[in-house]
Amino acid sequence: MTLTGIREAALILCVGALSLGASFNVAEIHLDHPDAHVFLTQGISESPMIVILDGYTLRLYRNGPDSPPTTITLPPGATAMDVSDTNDDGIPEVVVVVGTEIHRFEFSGDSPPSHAVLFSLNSVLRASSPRPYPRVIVTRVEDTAVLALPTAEALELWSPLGDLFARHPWADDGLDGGFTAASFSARAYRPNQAGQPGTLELRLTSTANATPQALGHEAPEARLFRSRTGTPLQARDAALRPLPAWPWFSLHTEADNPARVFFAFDPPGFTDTLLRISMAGNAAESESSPLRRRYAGTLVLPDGKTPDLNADGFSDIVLWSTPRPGKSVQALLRAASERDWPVRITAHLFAVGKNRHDSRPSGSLTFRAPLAWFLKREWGAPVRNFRFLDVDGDGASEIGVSTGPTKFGVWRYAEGLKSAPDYDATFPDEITGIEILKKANPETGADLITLRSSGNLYILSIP
Ligand SMILES: [Ca+2]
Ligand SMILES: [Ca+2]
Repeated sequence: MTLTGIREAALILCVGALSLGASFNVAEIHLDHPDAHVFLTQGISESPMIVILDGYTLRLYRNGPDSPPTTITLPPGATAMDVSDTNDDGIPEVVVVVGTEIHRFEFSGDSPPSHAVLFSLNSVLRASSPRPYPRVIVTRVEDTAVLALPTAEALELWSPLGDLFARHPWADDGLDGGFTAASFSARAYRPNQAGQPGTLELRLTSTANATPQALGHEAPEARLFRSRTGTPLQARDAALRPLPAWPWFSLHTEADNPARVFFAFDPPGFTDTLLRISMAGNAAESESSPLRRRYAGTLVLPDGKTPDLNADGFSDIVLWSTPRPGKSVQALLRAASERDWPVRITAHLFAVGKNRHDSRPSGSLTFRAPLAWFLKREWGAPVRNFRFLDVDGDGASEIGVSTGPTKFGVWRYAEGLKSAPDYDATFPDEITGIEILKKANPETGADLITLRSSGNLYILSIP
């Protein structure tokens, strides 16, 4: 290498070091209830709007998370609410069920919202919750906005002015009583027994179902599932069972391709992952037994979702692993005295020509997690708040994960993964949960990240 060559290399290295890592823009929102609802809805001119329902306090971020929200206090006795355009002016209204009254809050410009009672109806929603919760109330029939309100006898569609638009009685299907709000009871189950950490798990004591007769539509098509991840125990046991019992995810990111990737954890250690790819996606095809391949590390599949790191339309895989301490007494003592321990995240792209995921990782990153995170017997520990998301809206997935109790980082895949995150943030309190608001940025279509602590909500976007 010539002297100029060396100087150029040094210069590039220096620029590279400077471009490593940027801080997220963080909007901090204090919550009265740590389990406040956060969701996206269509705002002005159908651009996405963040809505936070915190007890009876409703905040609408009509100009993005960095601008002050419009705040409404819902009336006492409110049980269900929806945010949607009910009068075709391109501006959403808030519809609230308060006992037998249906209320509406309407906005115009920056003046405080006007509040009116639209009409009265003995809807089963009036006693459906001890606190208001978000529910789809506003729907469209033949391009007209109507309020869909279940009563004991029928699903009724009302115009916002209080005219009955249509009435669909509950089918008499032998469940006697049709639709009643008290036909089952459910309670949240924590810690999770079947789902992944952070998912809401409900225990139902009994269920009854009723469908409104003849809504004028064909029965909805069976939902096309993109994965079947099962419980952690099922994934553990799968390797010893026939292929149809294995959990799986879709190989393609577009909806209608049948190819499936079946996976299991390799006994007896269950720290490595086995994959078998079935192009027909048909478990009966297991007779022809797709080849079984082994990958070092435990597959991470947050919410049953896989990433497409290079935006080629094929699901890639991401695994976590951790070095074991040596077997000598000194090595074990040294490990026990550490406060944190390394976690390695590796990515294997799907190799289209070879019809399998690359056996060698095409990228890896490492961070140190508190030792306590390894002791939790949950699937995915010690990778906390792990999500695949698209922070820049370019269609390629990024990896987001907590790198400490008060930290969160996001890595872009660009011919590999850098050791330092592309974006990160540190918070004053411990992060306890994460939700991704898909395509929430109206300009770029990028996802926004919401992180929760016991008293705050943080909304993260890239600068
Ligand atoms: Ca891919
Ligand atoms: Ca991206």
